[in-house]
Amino acid sequence: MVDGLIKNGIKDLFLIPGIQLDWAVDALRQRSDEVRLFIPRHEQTTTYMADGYYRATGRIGAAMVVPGPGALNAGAGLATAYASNSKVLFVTGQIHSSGIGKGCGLLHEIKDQSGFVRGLTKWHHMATSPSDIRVALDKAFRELERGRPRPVGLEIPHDYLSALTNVNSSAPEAAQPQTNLSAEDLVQVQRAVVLLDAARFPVIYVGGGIVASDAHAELQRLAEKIGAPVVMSDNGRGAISDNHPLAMNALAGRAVFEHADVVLVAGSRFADVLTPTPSWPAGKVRYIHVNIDEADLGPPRSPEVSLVANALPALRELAERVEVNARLSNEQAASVKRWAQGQIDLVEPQASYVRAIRKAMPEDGIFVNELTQVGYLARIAFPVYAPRTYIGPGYQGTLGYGFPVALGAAVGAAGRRVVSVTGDGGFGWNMQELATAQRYRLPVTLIVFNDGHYGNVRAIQKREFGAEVGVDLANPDFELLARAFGVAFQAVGSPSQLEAAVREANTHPGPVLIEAKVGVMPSPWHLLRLQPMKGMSGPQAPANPLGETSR
Ligand SMILES: Cc1ncc(C[n+]2csc(CCOP(=O)(O)OP(=O)(O)O)c2C)c(N)n1
Repeated sequence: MVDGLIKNGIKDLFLIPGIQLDWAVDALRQRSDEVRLFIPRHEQTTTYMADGYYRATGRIGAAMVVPGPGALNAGAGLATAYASNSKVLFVTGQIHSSGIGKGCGLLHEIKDQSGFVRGLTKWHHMATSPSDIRVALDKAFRELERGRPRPVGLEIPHDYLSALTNVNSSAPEAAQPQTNLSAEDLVQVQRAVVLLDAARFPVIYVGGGIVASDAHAELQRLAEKIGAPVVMSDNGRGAISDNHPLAMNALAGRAVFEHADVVLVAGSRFADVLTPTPSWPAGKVRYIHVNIDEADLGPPRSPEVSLVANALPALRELAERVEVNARLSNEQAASVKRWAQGQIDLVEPQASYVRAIRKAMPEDGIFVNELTQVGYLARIAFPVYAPRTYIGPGYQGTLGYGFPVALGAAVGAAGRRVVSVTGDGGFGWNMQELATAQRYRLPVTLIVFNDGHYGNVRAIQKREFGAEVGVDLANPDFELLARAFGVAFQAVGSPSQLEAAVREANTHPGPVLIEAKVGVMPSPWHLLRLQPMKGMSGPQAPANPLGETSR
């Protein structure tokens, strides 16, 4: 198994050992100069770190845990990796092969462990013999490189790990990513080109598929040729630099979708997260969808042209074939962005906190967002300048995922600073990982916004029911907590103090915990999605930036 990991390029492994893994772990010890082991303090952190590692680097993240409760503990991280389209290899032990499915009550046995792993992965296998381990691993890596990036899972009964067997240890066959389009794909490309060329106001909407396929240059070339704004989903942040005149967040997106006649959706689910509806309705808009996963082209979306393809060759071909016809000028795009920024700036103190963090972070620093008041606004307010420098929780919205994901990002990004924000509530899921941050001296700046509450839940309760329940927190003294783990600490009470603290943390080699004491903050939710959430009305979008009267 270890030879298979190494031959398939794994250099770092996030692992918590235990009896069913003992033989594998000893084999890892023997090759510890080839695979570094990172041992966090809870199994959920193994998969979160593997996810962060992938998201910061594009390299496969690998996690290994014992079966049953170990695997279940790792589940939230795996679910988040699945929702965020991350290449994560998940290896879990299994009970003795002769006992599977018999319910004898063997150590760590759970009913249908395979069903659990299958549900959180795009491909799953349980080793069928000792020699199948290596075969299955090679297959797992090919599956990781094929099609849509998502986790894969391998279960290994412990008696297979301790058996002696001969394996073929030759180098595995490398997987080939799809880089060419078929003749049929080219027919769809041509139909898309006809629509784009005839469009009065084309708009491009992109998700994580652009980042996964490294299609940034092709996206930019296409956008510039047709003068289309590029609206980025949360997973798609970084697809084009926010310094680019045509780059837009979801709020600015509203102002251009309002007037668009043709929208090209590339590498995005383009679906709302609360109801199974598209991110923007059909009706006035004609859609072209490009996605590597056919499942993301069907209802609730209604594409007129759909292309099942890797975004890189698809956008390259589109960019090559469309006519140059810049509809939205840089000045017109700037006026839309000014409008959106004006709305964002009204949400205080969140806007000032986000600005402070961005100003203090290096351009290549990695920002890991969370479900917290400042984090929500950051989804549209935090400018992202490069791919893989902004990480969100995907549609899982997994509270507490951020800090452990940041640790994995820091391992992968080797030396670059990672800034992780969290509420005091979400921090509770993973406080113990201060030990991991300190043990491996990971350059993570963790900002905990302490409002003493599950603030977002409290706000919803007050709005909907006029009363609150179960949302107040008994917090530790965060300074004592940091010191207990040997982690540097600073407390701040304002955005300017936070900016200074983040700057200072940049110079620190290891982790730093910053506690920002905050109070109740205004809701930013009316601004956050392409369409205002159900029951909320957003600000009036500006007039058509192309200066035309409404159709
Ligand atoms: C795994 C998980 N459990 C529960 C929730 C529900 N939830 C969303 S926000 C939130 C409160 C967050 O509080 P805190 O981290 O303190 O941030 P604040 O809103 O106060 O800024 C909760 C419990 C969730 N999103 N994910």
